[in-house]
Amino acid sequence: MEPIALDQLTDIDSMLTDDERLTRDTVRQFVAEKYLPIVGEHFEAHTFPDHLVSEIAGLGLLGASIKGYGCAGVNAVTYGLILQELEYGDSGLRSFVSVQGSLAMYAIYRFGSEAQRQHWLPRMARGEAISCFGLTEPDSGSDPGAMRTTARPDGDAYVLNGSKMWITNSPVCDVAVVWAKLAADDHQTVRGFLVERDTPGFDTPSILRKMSMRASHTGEIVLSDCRIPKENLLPASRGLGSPLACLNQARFGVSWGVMGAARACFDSALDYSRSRVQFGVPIGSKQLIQEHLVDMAVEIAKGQLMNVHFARLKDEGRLTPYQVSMAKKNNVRQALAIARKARSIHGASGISLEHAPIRHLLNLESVYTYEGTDEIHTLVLGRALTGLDAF
Ligand code: TGC
Ligand code: FAD
Repeated sequence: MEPIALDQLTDIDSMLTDDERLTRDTVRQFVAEKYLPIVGEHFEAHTFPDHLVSEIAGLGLLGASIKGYGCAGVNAVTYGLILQELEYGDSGLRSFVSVQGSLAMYAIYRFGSEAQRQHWLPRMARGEAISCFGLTEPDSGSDPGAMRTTARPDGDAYVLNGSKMWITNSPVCDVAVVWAKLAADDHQTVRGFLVERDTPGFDTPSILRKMSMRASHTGEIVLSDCRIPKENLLPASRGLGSPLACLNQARFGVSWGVMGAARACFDSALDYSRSRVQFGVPIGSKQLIQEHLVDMAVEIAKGQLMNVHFARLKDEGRLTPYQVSMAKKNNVRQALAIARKARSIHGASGISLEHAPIRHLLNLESVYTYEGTDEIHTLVLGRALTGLDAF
């Protein structure tokens, strides 16, 4: 019997417009031609392919959902499809685009002054300014409200002190969106600040020896009496709700992205199951292997359907943070399980970088933790369902 393609299970194409399909296919082609041939080497060498940034920007993928300021202004489904195709390549590639667009550019777009938007967004969209988003600290990850980084007003400046940890893109950023408590404020309100690369007292050491997200820049941000002009405050940011509003955008993107990683693992496992012969037949003819493949395909289909539904709600302004938590939690968890099953279908070969699943499996351990851990999203949903706070 002629096999069907995975997408035929959902007939997902019938839910997409011509423009949405075109963007998906363009990004798919870019990843297949430019990224997949080199990702294994970068993962092994612990490097990010910086030379691709201008091409990624040229495709309109940076800040793609922002309207104006040289950004593409695509709808939520298109944005999701972009991230899905990028993460088919590697979670590190999707992370780069998520942090630049959903976190840093969105923070400036939503909470910045018009002058800040005009100054930063066009050059960030062109990939000429790389950014990062500093919320997590060594002693406050899941509980960002406990952050210790402060901003003290001093004449025409703010003086920032503190440190941020596990920050994607920090070692290569031109500008950092840093969340800090405004020390002048009785309530120590969390505000957003823009810190430029060459500011004295700003350092971004790389975090090395990672066994996950190896094809991605990750670092710290160290702020030692770092003096920035007062106009670098994001004026509309106020309270923890501001960084969390940015996280809603990025978590939505993660929910899509990981379905790309899961599909890459499925494709690899399917190919291998057809070609690997044991006991005289392809292992794909064994019922236990087919059960694994079917479970993987069903979870990918369900995740994609949830993504399209939530993206349409997002475009109507009706997507809630708890729905985003559900999609992030479910899709990351399923992607991780799929990567693991795919790895095992490859047998010993599955631990080699020659095949995608082990790389995705290792990356997805980070994705399970960042943008709110699986447990934190469980508690967000638990609070939504019971009305009781269990944090
Ligand atoms: P809580 O009292 O619940 O809320 C504080 C204020 O924030 C508001 N809020 C939200 N606003 C918008 N969207 C959301 N999802 C929101 N969740 C809460 C809330 O209404 C309140 O506003 P107000 O005006 O009443 O003050 O705060 P809490 O301290 O109890 O904590 C809530 C909790 C645990 C859910 C939150 O802190 C949380 O989400 N923790 C996880 C931290 C996290 O996700 N960190 C991610 C760091 S960035 C990252 O990982 C990037 S990786 C990128 C990559 O490489 O791709
Ligand atoms: P902790 O908060 O210390 O959690 C440890 C464990 O305890 C987890 O299992 C957690 O779920 C659990 N736990 C915590 N609280 C509770 C509770 N109330 N009930 C039950 N269980 C609980 N951050 C940024 O700001 N910007 C970035 O760009 C960024 N990029 C990252 C890139 C990578 C590769 C990684 C790995 C992380 C990145 N992070 C970034 C940090 C990430 O957001 C945090 O790691 C995450 O929020 C969890 O914080 P933590 O690591 O301090 O873990």
